[in-house]
Amino acid sequence: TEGQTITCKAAVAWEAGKDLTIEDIEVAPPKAHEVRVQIYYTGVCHTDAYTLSGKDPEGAFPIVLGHEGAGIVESVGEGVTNVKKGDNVVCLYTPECKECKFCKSGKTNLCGKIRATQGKGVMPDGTSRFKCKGKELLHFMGTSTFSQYTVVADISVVAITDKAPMDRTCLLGCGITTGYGAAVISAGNGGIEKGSNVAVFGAGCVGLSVIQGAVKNGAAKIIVVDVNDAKKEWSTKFGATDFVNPKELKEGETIQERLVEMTDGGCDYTFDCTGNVHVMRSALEACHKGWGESIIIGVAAAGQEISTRPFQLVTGRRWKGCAFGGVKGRTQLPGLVDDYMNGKLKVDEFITHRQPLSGINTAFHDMHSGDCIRCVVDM
Ligand code: NAD
Ligand code: AHE
Ligand code: ZN
Repeated sequence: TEGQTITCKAAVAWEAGKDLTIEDIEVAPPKAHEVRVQIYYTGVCHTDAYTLSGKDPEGAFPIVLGHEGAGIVESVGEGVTNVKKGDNVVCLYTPECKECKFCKSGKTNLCGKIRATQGKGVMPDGTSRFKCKGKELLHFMGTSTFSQYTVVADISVVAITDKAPMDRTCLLGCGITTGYGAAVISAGNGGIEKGSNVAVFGAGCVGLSVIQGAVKNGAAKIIVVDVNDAKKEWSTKFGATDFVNPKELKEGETIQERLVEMTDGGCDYTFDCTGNVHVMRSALEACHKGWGESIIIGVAAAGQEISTRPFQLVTGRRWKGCAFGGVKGRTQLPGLVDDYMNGKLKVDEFITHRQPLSGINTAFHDMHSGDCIRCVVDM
């Protein structure tokens, strides 16, 4: 297959708001500094649904969605040195070139090298490797894992041990790494400090992963806020100490007031894992005066804005956010896989649903039901 176009199955999003359709697509060979990966498993993340909905200002169609994938390198283009044919890999929607201003800053995991073309749905040279029925398909988040074969930039892929099961490692491509990294890397000055009081808004894959990171760093209280009571049991299983359903507050009481009361003045760290801008405000205002920090992880639709009284910041609360948990994919992801293999990082526990590629629309529908943490699609 090396050097040749491969015809394979992929789930194609032809237009916003419509179900995906399984199609035979043509995947061109990798050009210089590109890698063609056979995807074995992919998770389905809320961000895929968000872009499919049409609310993503960067979303364009037709497109091959998916960004939580693991597979094996089928072939590499000229000049690729970081991976080789046969390597087990995880795709990285946050690439790491190690040479741009961002990568060298030591201040962020965001990489600037290919962000512009990635946002336009094309490879770094401005073209697509996918075709279907004579039409070009766009790439998504530099990964497009809803295809049996995909082409990614070499900086958008990392080799990991072949001992780790790919139906688990795919989830390290987004949800788990995002929440865990937010707690152990992005929060504060390199992670939550021991003894901190933490509130996690939204206990999906991301929120539960924040809990996992907060436990690892020795947080004191870990309070979960979720409108779905079924998430109480899930949160406890991951190590949360308290659960509050904001639908069950006292009359006139706000969730931020409740959290401030529960923590003797406010939380040291709060995390938005819902994508709801009103929740983001509550999360900021639930922070401790003088130092409490709120980290936005949730993705809100185009046109949505956050607000609070500036006084909240004047009096020392801080607002920030992160992508992919602040994790540098090529440098740090293999370590997370090792942690998983050594029993130090929960991954299996997140998988509640499974589907074959033909059932990918069911995976999207399941995701919107309250009992799905992650659905893994067997490609
Ligand atoms: P999810 O839907 O599985 O979890 C969200 C949880 O929030 C659910 O349990 C839901 O009941 C709860 N919730 C909804 N409205 C609420 C409210 N008003 N108050 C309290 N809880 C509420 O989603 P997920 O997969 O965990 O993803 C969470 C968010 O993070 C999404 O917006 C997703 O797009 C985003 N995300 C961001 C990144 C990043 O790098 N920044 C990475 C992955 C996902
Ligand atoms: N195109 C979207 C951006 C959405 C967004 O913020 N994506 C996150 C990852 S979500 C993973 O599930 C991200 O990586 N952001 C940093 C970046 O460079 O995109 C929009 O809303 O415009
Ligand atoms: Zn995601």
